[in-house]
Amino acid sequence: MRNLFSRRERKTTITAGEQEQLEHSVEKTKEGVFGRIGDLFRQPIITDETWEELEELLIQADVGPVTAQQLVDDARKQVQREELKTPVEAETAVRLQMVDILGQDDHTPLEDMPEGTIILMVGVNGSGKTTSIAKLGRYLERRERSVLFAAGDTFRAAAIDQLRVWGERVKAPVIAHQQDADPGAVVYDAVKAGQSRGVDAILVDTAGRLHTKFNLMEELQKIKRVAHKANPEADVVSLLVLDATTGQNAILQAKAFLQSVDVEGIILAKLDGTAKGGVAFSVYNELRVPIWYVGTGEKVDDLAPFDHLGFVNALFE
Ligand SMILES: Nc1nc2c(ncn2[C@@H]2O[C@H](COP(=O)(O)OP(=O)(O)O)[C@@H](O)[C@H]2O)c(=O)[nH]1
Ligand SMILES: [Mg+2]
Repeated sequence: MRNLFSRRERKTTITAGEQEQLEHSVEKTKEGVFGRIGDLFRQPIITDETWEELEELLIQADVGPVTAQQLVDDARKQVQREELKTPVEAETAVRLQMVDILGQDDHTPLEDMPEGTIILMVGVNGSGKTTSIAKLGRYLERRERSVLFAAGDTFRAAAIDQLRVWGERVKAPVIAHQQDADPGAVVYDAVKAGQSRGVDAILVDTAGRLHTKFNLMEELQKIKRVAHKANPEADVVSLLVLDATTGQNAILQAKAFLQSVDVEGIILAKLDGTAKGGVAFSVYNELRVPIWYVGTGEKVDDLAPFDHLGFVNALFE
């Protein structure tokens, strides 16, 4: 059987603590439905029914019908092709297909990006953008990178205050204007401030109002243009934050966003708070954007790089 490690090497290092957080964050998903998937393969033989039940369980775990069917078909084909006989071998085939469907795991880690990299956090209200900025700030600082926050969500005063509080907590400078200020101007100032201070990463908060969707998308495009203009040399990376607790709805929301904004990676927030963690398997398969990080709790240290193999194994153990 194909080697689990034959894929291109991942570049992001995951600490033992982060790996543990990742494992802990899938507990609800495992307890919910996923645990029963492992049970299927502890039967003496694999039958047509096993595969049907597998597909049903995957759908219940919020994998999404299209992706669930694809996973089962691919695993089944592998079992036939390689003439695998035992349930243990079949389970390994399923795990391999799950790792595959998460896409490549070889993006440049944020800690290895050049000085002055601008990271835009986008997503709907409440998905976890501001919290994820704080967490990424902490994550980068732990890896000896300096960060600066930009309060680009100027729609609510509370949003600016929230970022300031996080900034104090993780000791990151925060560039903010008044409520209702032009987010582009905030980003411009932040990029310039970051440049003059030699900061490694500028993390930009944005608004996520969906009721004025068209304007929001325009605003995000404008923020991106301004960021490029403020520092044409800098890489601009957009990360879409999705709320795992909304399951398949997160995929629909993401599709709406991706029509107007290009996104390099996804942060799947609140994985700890849901039994719908199976949604992770639809993300790359349906959006063609890989998950880079997952939110594993409400605290500032609760962020883990998304290790595909570690995630799949955690769901089965
Ligand atoms: N359990 C859990 N809660 C989270 C996580 N990320 C964010 N939250 C919570 O989700 C809520 C909304 O987060 P916030 O960052 O304000 O969302 P924003 O509107 O997109 O900026 C807050 O109550 C956060 O504490 C996570 O990974 N796990
Ligand atoms: Mg916010």
